[in-house]
Parts: sequence; C-alpha cells; structure tokens
Amino acid sequence: MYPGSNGRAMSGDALERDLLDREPNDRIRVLDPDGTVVAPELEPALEAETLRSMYRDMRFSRRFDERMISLQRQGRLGTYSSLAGQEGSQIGSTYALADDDVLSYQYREHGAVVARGLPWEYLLYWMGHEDGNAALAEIDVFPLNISIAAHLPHIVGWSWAAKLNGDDRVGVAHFGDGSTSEGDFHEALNVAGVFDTPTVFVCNNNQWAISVPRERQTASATIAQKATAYGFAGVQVDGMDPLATYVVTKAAREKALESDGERLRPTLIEAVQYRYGAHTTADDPDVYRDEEEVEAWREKDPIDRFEAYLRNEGVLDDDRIEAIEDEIEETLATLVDRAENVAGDPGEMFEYAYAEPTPRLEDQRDYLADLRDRHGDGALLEDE
Ligand SMILES: Cc1ncc(C[n+]2csc(CCOP(=O)(O)OP(=O)(O)O)c2C)c(N)n1
Ligand SMILES: [Mg+2]
Repeated sequence: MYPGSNGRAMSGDALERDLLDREPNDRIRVLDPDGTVVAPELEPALEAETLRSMYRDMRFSRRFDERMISLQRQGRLGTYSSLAGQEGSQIGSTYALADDDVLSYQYREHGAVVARGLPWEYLLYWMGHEDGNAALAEIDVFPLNISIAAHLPHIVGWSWAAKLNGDDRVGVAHFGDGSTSEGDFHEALNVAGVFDTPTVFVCNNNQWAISVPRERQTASATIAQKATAYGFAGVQVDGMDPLATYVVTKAAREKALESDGERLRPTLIEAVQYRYGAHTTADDPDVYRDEEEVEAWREKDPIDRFEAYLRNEGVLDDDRIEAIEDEIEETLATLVDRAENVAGDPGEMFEYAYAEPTPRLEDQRDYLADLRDRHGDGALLEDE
C-alpha cells in the first residue's frame, strides 16, 4: 500500500495503473514548485531517514558539480558536464530502484551515480584515468556513454538476458532529449517492445541538446508519446519533483517485473526539467539562450522544492541542514584528495581505443614517449 497523507490510500496495483495508464501529456507532479503536496494520493510513504538521505544526495550532487567545474577551471580536471537543475530526476528515480538493478547513463547523470554510492574513483574518469569507469561495475552501473543513445541497445540486451535468466532485476537507462533523434533510441525501444524486456527508459528532457532546443529536436508534442509507437507506456513527469520521479519509476519498475500479460513491461519516462549550466565546461550557452529562460526554470528548483516540503513535514530543520552541509564538504574534500593522489601515466591514453593500435596511434605514442624521455614530464606541464 502507498498511504497518501490525506488517507486516500491506493493499493500498489491501482496506483501503478493510475500512474502509467495516463495520456503521455498528463504530466505527473506530487510537489508544486513551493513544496506543497498537490497530489496526496501519489505521495510516497518514505521513512524520514530515506527522505533526508535523498535530500543529502541532491545537495551533494549540486555541490559536487560546483567543485568539478572549479577543478576544471584550475586545470585539475578534464572537460565536465554539469548536472545542476537535474537532481530531482536523477536522484528521485534512482531511489525507486533495487540496489542490484542495472543502471546505464549518458554523461550528465552523476546524481544517479551518487544515489548508488559514488565511488571515489569516479573522479578519476574525469581526470583521464580509465580506472574511473571500471569502478562503476561494483555498483552495477555501466560505463558512462559519450556517444549518445549508443547505450540503449545494450541496456535492452541486458534486460532481456535478465528476463531469460529469471532474475528479478530491471535495466534502467538515462539519456537526453537529443538522444531520442538517434537510430539507437528507436531500435532499442522497438526491441524492448517486441521482446517485452524489463527496461525503464528515463529521458531527461532538459530542453537543450547542446545548442538545439527541444522544439527543434522533434515535432512530437511530447517525447513520452514516442513509446506508443513501440506498444508500451510512455509517461511525462515533472523532472524537477523528486517525489514524482520516485513514484513513477517505482511503478515502472513494478510493471517491468510483474507483467500482467496484457501490458508490456518497458516504460518510457519523459522527465521534464532544465540544465542550468553550460552543456559542458567547453560550451558557452550565452550565445544560444537567454538568461531569463534559465531564471524562470530556477523558480522550480528541485532542491528548494524538496527542502520546503521536508521542513514542512518536520523531517528537516536548520541544524540538520548544517550537519548535512558539513558532511558534504568533508566527503568532497576526501574524494578530491584521493583522486589527486593517484599518479597517472600519460602513455595510457593510447591503450584503450583499439585492441591493436593503428600505425598512426603507434607513431603518436612513440612521439610522446620520446618527448618525455628527452625533456622530462615537468617540461610538458604549463606551470613548470
Ligand atoms: C552519436 C553521437 N552524435 C553526436 C554527438 C555529439 N553530442 C554530444 S552531446 C550532444 C547533445 C546531447 O543532448 P541530449 O541527449 O539532450 O543530452 P544533454 O547533453 O542535454 O544531457 C551531441 C549531439 C555524440 N556525443 N554522439
Ligand atoms: Mg538535453
């Protein structure tokens, strides 16, 4: 049972149908932007400890973002993609999963990884070490995917295998609005429908694909409705409302595992949200969008909204927030410290693209090795 705060409880099955059998443009929201509960019948009955943990993970992700951008600006990190504004979708949906469900993401959903228990090695990837990706396997997260939508056929394949093996696990993929224009997106959804795989597709529609706005991405009224063509449910959710993304993902997960033989297992969730920052640290959004647009979306901020709700519920107060802030700063400092203490070998950059290096790559590898021999690594660093 999911008891609503006003007593209008719904059984799990009724709630799941209520959430997933909607029209794709019927956007699901539990909290409005000032934190008021607008759909008490959908409000999940989560323990205070879980709610605080979700809040901490959202705050951590926002702070992590600031720190990563600052490290990049200081030359201590490579190109980085900011998640600010997208915490509600990434963290709310991940809290609805079991620990051994498999998660696959694009490159912006660090918050989903935080909710899984971000390993300190995560920073290594962004500093150019392959070990950063490898550490994700321990928390059942696939390596991140720069090549957009290329991970979607893989998560469908994994989900199909889980079903054939009789595992009670789902495959969950995060991707952007831009990814929905790729062939891989359509192929993955088609196979998911035909083979009825236990897959949850979370499209983080943040209104932009670098400089391409949502209205130039597709002529469909919603992204959610694309699921109709593949025979399964597509729902739109307020992606800046962590409780809405939580309940919708939970319902999608249940449907994926407990097929009623009538409706297909996969679900496409379109989480409507906004990217506050630049596409990456290599981008300048001022050349293609107005600051007023950003400000309007900031009014719907997922963290402010959730904090207002939790204060109102008596789950959070100033003292608890201060303790959470202190803990976040401490954890971040430790993460950065550990990652910066790993000595990297620049020669490794040639190792992972091909099983056998191409002649051109061999030339480049030898050229770098020769430079290092003749001048020493210090000579290659700007501040030496
Ligand atoms: C297959 C492929 N084509 C093109 C690109 C270049 N590219 C990098 S990010 C991006 C936009 C992706 O937008 P979206 O899926 O909305 O994700 P967001 O960055 O907004 O999170 C593109 C086209 C790529 N990475 N992969
Ligand atoms: Mg996008």
